[in-house]
Amino acid sequence: MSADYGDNRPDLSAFWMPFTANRQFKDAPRLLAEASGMYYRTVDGDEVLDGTAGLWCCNLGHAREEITQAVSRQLATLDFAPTFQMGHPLPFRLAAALSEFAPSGLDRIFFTNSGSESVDTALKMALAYHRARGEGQRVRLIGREKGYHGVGFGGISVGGLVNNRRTYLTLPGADHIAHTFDPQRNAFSRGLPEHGAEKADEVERLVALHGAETIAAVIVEPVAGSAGVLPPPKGYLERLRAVCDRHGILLIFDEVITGFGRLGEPFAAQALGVTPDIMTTAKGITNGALPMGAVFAHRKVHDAIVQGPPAAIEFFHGYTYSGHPVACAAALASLEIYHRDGLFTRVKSLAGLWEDHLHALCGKPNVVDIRNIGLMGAIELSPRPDAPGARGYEVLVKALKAGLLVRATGDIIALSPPLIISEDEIGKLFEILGGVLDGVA
Ligand code: PXG
Repeated sequence: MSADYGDNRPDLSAFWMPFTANRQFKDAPRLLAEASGMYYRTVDGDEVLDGTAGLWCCNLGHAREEITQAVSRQLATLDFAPTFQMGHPLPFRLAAALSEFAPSGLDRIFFTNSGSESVDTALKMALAYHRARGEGQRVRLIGREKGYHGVGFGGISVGGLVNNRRTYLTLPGADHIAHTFDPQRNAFSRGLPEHGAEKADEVERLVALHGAETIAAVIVEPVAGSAGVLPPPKGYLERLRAVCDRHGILLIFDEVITGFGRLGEPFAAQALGVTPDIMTTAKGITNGALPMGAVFAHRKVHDAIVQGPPAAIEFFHGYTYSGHPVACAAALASLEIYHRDGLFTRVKSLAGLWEDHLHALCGKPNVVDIRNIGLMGAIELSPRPDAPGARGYEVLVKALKAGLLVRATGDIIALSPPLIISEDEIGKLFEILGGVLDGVA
């Protein structure tokens, strides 16, 4: 179906836009009207190659017929049903389907509606786990500098991006290990950077400071996404796993971005060979078609909490829309496509080409670092001395005009196209971006 561009120019004043420079945007709006496959179309009818899978979520490309059908059918069959002390078949079916390709042991699944909710849920699970085992004093939650775990108070407390924290209160028990970004030693690394595994020992510093017996969990993104695609140094995640094990601390991977095929395996835990105790997901689970998140808990975490008198509610937590039938239908249809079209692993065969094209931009003006892993990439530009972020924003605007959607966070250009991207489209993406970079002083 085609959008009616003539009627598609709404009054922009009432919608208070998220994470957006509202006034700048409304002075020069960028409105998308349609999407199909690898492409958006703007309200002006211009075709735009999707270099970001929407917001890191439309891994299967846009307007997948099977998802559309499943969602419409489900809406007509059972639009909503409660999952508190009631149930319906879909979330059971979906959890069973997810558990089949989850990292080893993480086969107890709690549904949410977003990444932020998944993170808050996982943090609560960690606290409940320790309490259920008689270690209720383990209440500290450790995140990492530059981490992004959504915008709930739990997520910003363990998150490490200052703009998301400075205005708000954060949880008193939260602390942070140092980030792994090390451009001096690791600039222009291809894949996992060589240096920095020792940064995992930062957990030992916090153990020495607070006492291991006060720490519930460490949460990290296996690859930091929002901070500008920071793959973990070689050996880092293994070392983090070991230090958490040594001290009885749960390890949580936030796989909201890295989940669902982005690194060439269903999850980064599998691609990078390190299994957490809890894993948070969202985004790609429904291909972005409907809001949904899922927290994968190791059976040991689930079983420690789900015990005691059978008539007692074991975990006082949940959302009205946990396991929403229509979101479940979208997720089940998405999983079928991931499996049928081999999209959990397709990135393996594209990653080399992706990396070569990306790193070929190293000589472009103002490029100070390039990072990649799986089908994720970042190009870091030096900031203009008087205006940090302006160069990145100019690239975003000019790329869109040239027919390519990229994500700019500050002066970092991030790329994460749908996993269905063809080799030719990878070529086209970088041709457009290269031209844009040449034209930005
Ligand atoms: N954890 C991680 C690792 C994320 O990347 C969230 C939690 C929160 O998810 P929700 O669904 O509550 O937004 C995210 C979200 C970007 C960008 O380009 C990243 C996200 C969202 C929007 C933009 O950096 N990640």
